[in-house]
Amino acid sequence: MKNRRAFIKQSVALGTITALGTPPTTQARNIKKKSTFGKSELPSVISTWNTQKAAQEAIRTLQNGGSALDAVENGVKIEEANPDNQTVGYGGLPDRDGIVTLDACIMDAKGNAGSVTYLQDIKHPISVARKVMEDTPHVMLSGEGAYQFALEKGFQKENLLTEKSKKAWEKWLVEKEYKPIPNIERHDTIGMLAVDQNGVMAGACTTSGMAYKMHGRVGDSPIIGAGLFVDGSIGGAVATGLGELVMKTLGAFLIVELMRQGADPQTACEEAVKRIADKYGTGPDAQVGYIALRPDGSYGAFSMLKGFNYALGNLQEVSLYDAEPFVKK
Ligand code: SD4
Repeated sequence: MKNRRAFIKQSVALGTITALGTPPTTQARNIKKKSTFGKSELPSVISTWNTQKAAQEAIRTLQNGGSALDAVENGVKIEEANPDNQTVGYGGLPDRDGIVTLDACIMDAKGNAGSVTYLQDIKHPISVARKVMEDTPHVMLSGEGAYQFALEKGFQKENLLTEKSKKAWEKWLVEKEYKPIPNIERHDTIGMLAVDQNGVMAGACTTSGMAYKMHGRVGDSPIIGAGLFVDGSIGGAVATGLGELVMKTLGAFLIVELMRQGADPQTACEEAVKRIADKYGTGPDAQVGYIALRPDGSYGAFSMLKGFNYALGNLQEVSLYDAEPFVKK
């Protein structure tokens, strides 16, 4: 198709999901024309990388009467429990000392937020982040405090370092070179945004962070405004990629603020990527990907480098799309 800028690579039939709307629009996201961008039927879910199963779970949650908050939590938990995803939860690649440390945050349409950073031995940091949001007067708990809080809330201690990730770390130890290679290292942090049938939104983001990071390093993913931001009346955005770049530009907050000023989600994602390119350049390791969603189902996605994709779903289908990159080569 001539104008098609996001190519469907793969679609997942949603089986029992009732057909209530039309498939998500994937055409006419011309970055030069600010008035044209994608729009999905409600309810709708968008998530970073090849996370169709997670998006499917989120749609299923909404279909079963769950809230947008339930949808994003249940959705990203699929990847947290997936040992093949070595950038999230169980099976995540460890830091340079061989320790898996997790970061996650969650936010609802009213602006409530919860976050955990540097959390160890707990498989579902997103659920701990939700408990922080709902059961404490705080937004963020870190490290040992987050771990003790999780145990108090009934979460179990689990070893998250799989044999596969341990072997990869041992191989890395031979050279000990910290050199993130975007899309080859499979940066599969999952960030997800959902909007229910009534236009109520929520977002979640969860990760084991950059592989072989310094012990104690925390990235953008659990930082409200960097890895995730939701304003229920405007929209939400999530980030993936090299967290340091996202943190220094408060990417998710920037995207929501641009949408508040009238930018469509696609234009807002592009502006946030360009902000990084202008300030920090476009080096070969500078991969950053953004997705954004508004309460009406309009969405956008953009990345610095090639290779970023995202899952987009509604009641008909969940499909995988390639995002347009800023650096075309
Ligand atoms: C981080 N942004 O910790 C995360 C990494 C990531 O896909 O997104 N990986 O910097």
